[in-house]
Amino acid sequence: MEKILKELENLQEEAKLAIGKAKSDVELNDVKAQYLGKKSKYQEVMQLMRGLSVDDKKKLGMAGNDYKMKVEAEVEKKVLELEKQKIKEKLAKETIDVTLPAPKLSKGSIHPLMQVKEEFEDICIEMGYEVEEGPDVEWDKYNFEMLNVPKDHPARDMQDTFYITSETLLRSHTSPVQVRTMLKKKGKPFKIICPGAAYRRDNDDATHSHQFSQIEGLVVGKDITMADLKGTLTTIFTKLFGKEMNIRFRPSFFPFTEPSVEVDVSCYKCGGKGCPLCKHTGWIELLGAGMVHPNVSEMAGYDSKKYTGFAFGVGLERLTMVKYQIDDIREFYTNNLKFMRQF
Ligand code: FA5
Repeated sequence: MEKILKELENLQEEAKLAIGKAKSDVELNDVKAQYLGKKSKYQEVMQLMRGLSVDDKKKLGMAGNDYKMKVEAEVEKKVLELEKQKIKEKLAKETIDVTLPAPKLSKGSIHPLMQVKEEFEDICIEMGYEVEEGPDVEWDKYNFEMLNVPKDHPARDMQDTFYITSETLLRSHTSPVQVRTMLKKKGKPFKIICPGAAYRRDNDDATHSHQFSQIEGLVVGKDITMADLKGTLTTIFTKLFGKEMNIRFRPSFFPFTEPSVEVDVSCYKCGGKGCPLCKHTGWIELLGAGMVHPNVSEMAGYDSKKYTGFAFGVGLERLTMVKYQIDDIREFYTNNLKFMRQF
């Protein structure tokens, strides 16, 4: 009997050692089967029970239970230990080195057209201008008729227009906002600019697009003259290009202004000496402008004897192309990141 109990004791020692050595759940399960399973040595020893006296049976029964409890407790302990070990390894693997440099996030930027539009707006707001808006889908009446361009007037050919119905169209310029603002201001003086989209049935090329942007300007008040127009544009462009700019007026024609002019600015690159940017003329053409035609102000409810005004309409793409020396208008619309990242 003593021998049997001793064997069980040795087996328990052996099991404890083997459990301690297990390095994974799989290994631990094997060890568990080896020392507690149906085909284990433990079961072999317990089989000896049959040939024993009642007393010895009791002794072996107690010793067997004790063995089972202790070995199971060792296994339990090991399970927790392996669990802890696993968590430790996982944490070690996931450690973040906060001293490492972070990957660079690519930042978005404001589209160059929007940048120049906002600069233009800021300059004008500083000079006391309000910023107005008008709809892209416009009445023929505001886009043409009330700008002194009646139906069938040859001047309509100057802008090839997208008509929606006979009375509505996609505005071909921002000038209808002149009419809308004058109607709103009801005979009172004001200064406004209006940036926005314009649409024409032009063929797309390096300098033309079927949809583009303009900034309209309109000042109505007492004794407004061409000198005010010239002074205002000189100030705006000097600020916008960050250099002293000269302005040149060339006679032109628009039905809604009289006199009408096309406006050139001195080439900001060569200062007027002549260079490839200005095609060696020293000047760059930027916009159309003029004094508000009395027919236009009278139609919109203004007394043209009391108030005069000047108006201008500048192409925003043209302005931006000149400012940043961009040679193809399509760059603005094709979402080419290489191009966009320069701004
Ligand atoms: C006009 O649209 C007049 N409404 C401007 C005006 C306003 C004159 C107030 C007098 C008083 P014009 O058609 O020239 O004028 O166009 C003005 C500017 O818009 C041009 O100088 C050009 O920069 C731009 N523009 C015209 N058509 C296109 C186009 N298809 N693509 C890109 N820009 C264009």
